[in-house]
Amino acid sequence: MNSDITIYGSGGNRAARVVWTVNELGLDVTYRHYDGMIGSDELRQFHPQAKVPAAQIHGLALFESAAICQHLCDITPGNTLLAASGTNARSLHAQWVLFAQSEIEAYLWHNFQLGRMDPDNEHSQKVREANLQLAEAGLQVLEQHLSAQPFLLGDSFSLADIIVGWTVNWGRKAGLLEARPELHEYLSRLFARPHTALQW
Ligand SMILES: N[C@@H](CCC(=O)N[C@@H](CS)C(=O)NCC(=O)O)C(=O)O
Repeated sequence: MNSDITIYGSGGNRAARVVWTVNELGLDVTYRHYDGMIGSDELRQFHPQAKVPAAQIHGLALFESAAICQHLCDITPGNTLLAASGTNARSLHAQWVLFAQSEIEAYLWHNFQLGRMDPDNEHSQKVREANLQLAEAGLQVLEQHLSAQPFLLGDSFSLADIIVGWTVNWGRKAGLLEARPELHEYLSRLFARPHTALQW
């Protein structure tokens, strides 16, 4: 069942979410990564923008890191990372993943894009400052939430921590965690996990 999975991408980028999920689940997969793969025709077969991560899972071509991780959990019997569809825990998982992607990660990603397109543009610098404030507002919600519990869904580590934790770590790299001790502690818990794929 597990032998027919290929993951495109590696390293500290969003492919790390998939690598971490694979390792937590103990799956047997093939990784494919080489210089020039991003943007290549080969990758475009599995991702319309030829980005990473992408995956081929038992014949299903799939992109978006969160979707790939969720599918891997859903097809792994007895997994303890992701609750079944229709449960409260599954909806809370969706809530935190979507929140982090739309209220934090989108702003950090926009800044990354502005930085590489036209780093010295005065207007884009103002937009970048506004984006940082918006990302901080999202991080502050997580700071408060995680002051009451060790992981996003409660006492147990789950897939939400893999996906959202990667975003929080990006916030740390962007210098947005300095006044957020709960998020520092949270990241320490995630870095301490044996299968973590987060990079400092
Ligand atoms: N929302 C997508 C983002 C995919 C994405 O932007 N991947 C980056 C690496 S983290 C990439 O391939 N970038 C190539 C580029 O922008 O040219 C996901 O979570 O998978």
